[in-house]
Amino acid sequence: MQYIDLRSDTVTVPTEEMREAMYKAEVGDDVYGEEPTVRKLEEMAAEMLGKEAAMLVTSGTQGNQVSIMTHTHPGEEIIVEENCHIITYEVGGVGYLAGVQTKALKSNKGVLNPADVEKAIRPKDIHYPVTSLICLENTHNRAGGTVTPIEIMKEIYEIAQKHNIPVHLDGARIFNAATYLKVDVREIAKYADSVMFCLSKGLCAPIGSVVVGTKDFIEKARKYRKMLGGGMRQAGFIAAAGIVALEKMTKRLQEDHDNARFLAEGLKNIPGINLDLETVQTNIVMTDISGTGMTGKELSLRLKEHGILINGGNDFAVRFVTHYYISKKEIEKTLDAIEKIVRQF
Ligand code: TLP
Repeated sequence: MQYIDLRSDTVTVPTEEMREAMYKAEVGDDVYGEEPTVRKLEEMAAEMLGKEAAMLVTSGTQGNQVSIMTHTHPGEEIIVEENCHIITYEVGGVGYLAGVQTKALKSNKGVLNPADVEKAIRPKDIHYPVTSLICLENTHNRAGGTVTPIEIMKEIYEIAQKHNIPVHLDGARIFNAATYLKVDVREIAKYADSVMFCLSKGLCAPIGSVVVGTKDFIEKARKYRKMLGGGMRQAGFIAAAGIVALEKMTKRLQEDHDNARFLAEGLKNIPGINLDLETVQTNIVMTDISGTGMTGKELSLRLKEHGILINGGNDFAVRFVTHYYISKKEIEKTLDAIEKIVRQF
């Protein structure tokens, strides 16, 4: 059975064009610095994001963790948003790998307040850890794919520069943010010293993320990537799909956003389902289904019988994610199914 899979954009499989590019990729040993396709992808990514250098990593998690290790020293503190991916879904890596502690700030729908960031920077005092990094997430996953506006990015970056603290951007879905803001992705990336973005989410590549930054930063980061087992050999097979992702798939994301909007508007009309339409800016729809009396798990089991997949736990928060393999027709089917299930429950 071909499921309508709304669990995440990570479920996207490579397109025909990617498969062909992978098959034909020219490859070499990347640890020896002899990988022509990886080099091509890295040069392309650096250029697109407006940075000096780039490095292919195995995953978004590896990219974030390696970046944090590169920017910081054990015993220091990093400023993060309280529901960010880095501290929610990366297995406690910042404590274990980088050995840093986190100062987690509240946000307004995923958008940090620059004044709060400045207040969180530790003054010089023998008791305090050194604040050595500020992490941002744009788009913000748990907040429902919300976008931090350019002005806020800029304000936070200026505060960071004033205090001599680098900014790392978890830009797993930075191309979705750029699509929403209708700007070149460089306009967002320029307000961060390092950026991690994913090839394997809405861009449909099977594996891989990229970290961009200065030449020095990337050179140092390569050692941490190697330490974490990320020294890949003939990784050109992965990079080849990544090149297609950057060339083709970055330009079609509005369609996913339109579908998410269509889904959100439909869901809002179903009794018992609550959501904030203001947060539906990109390809993620976060809902509260408590009014239906069902938990996320219960809804997910029923939807599966209709050939639809969502992630549902024992609470009432349910996330829907649109992507290349979800059409408007499939959203209509999904809405019909949910309506039926809710009515019958
Ligand atoms: N997010 C995944 C899950 O891990 C939750 C998803 O399905 O959305 N930063 C952000 C903002 C992310 O959303 C993700 C993945 C990552 C980093 C990590 O990327 P991977 O999965 O490649 O390690």
